[in-house]
Amino acid sequence: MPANLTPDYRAAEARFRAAETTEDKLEALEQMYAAIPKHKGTEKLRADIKRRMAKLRGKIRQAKPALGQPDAYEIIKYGDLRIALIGPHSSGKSTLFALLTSDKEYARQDLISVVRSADAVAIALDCSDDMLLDHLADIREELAVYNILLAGKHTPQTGSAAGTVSKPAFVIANKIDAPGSEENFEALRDVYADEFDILPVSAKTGEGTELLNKVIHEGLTW
Ligand SMILES: Nc1nc2c(ncn2[C@@H]2O[C@H](COP(=O)(O)OP(=O)(O)OP(=O)(O)O)[C@@H](O)[C@H]2O)c(=O)[nH]1
Ligand SMILES: [Mg+2]
Repeated sequence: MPANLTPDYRAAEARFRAAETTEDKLEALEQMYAAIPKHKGTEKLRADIKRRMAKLRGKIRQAKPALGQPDAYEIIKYGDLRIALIGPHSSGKSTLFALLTSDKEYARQDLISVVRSADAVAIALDCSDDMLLDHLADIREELAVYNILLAGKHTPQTGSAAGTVSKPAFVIANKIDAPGSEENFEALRDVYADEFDILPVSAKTGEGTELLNKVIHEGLTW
């Protein structure tokens, strides 16, 4: 182990050893990673910690499906249009919903039925969450199991298999106000902008919601 590790690193390492939950272990590893001086001599150690962080994130992700609880969704209604607002736990669905509409009267249904009967799907992601790319991939995979394909405005229209439904979908990149969000938003755009409309929004400050309303009102034509 490199000798020049900081007291911050050692303190975080002690927290790691004392941590009992996966979440606490991950947090301590993140603090260890942040406290390592970045130079050639610590390259191996940094790679090792990164690998351990990825492993713990995977474990947490398995415990919490990307789509959250089975009924964790909101339904936005505009006239006859129904948009299923889905996304990982705590990505801001309820906050976005409260900002977009005051209408909240629907019988609880399971998420798959809601998505299947919706005219379109809005995928809310938390831009301050470093795992947001994985969440989007997981959501698509989880829905694909039920033969539901999320099709962005620019997703190539390949004739889908019998029994498969294709749903117009767009991404709400929420919490754009939060620290660290800019970088994740850029990564999201790099990977998915050629398929999906991606709208940067803060349900907290209201930033971007004007455009979001416009897309919902006018843009759902694909
Ligand atoms: N900084 C910031 N925080 C936000 C934003 N939107 C929501 N939050 C916060 O994120 C937390 C989760 O928001 P919710 O709206 O409850 O998220 P949800 O997706 O409905 O969560 P579940 O229903 O549990 O799946 C709350 O503490 C919100 O105040 C945002 O744009 N920026
Ligand atoms: Mg909610």
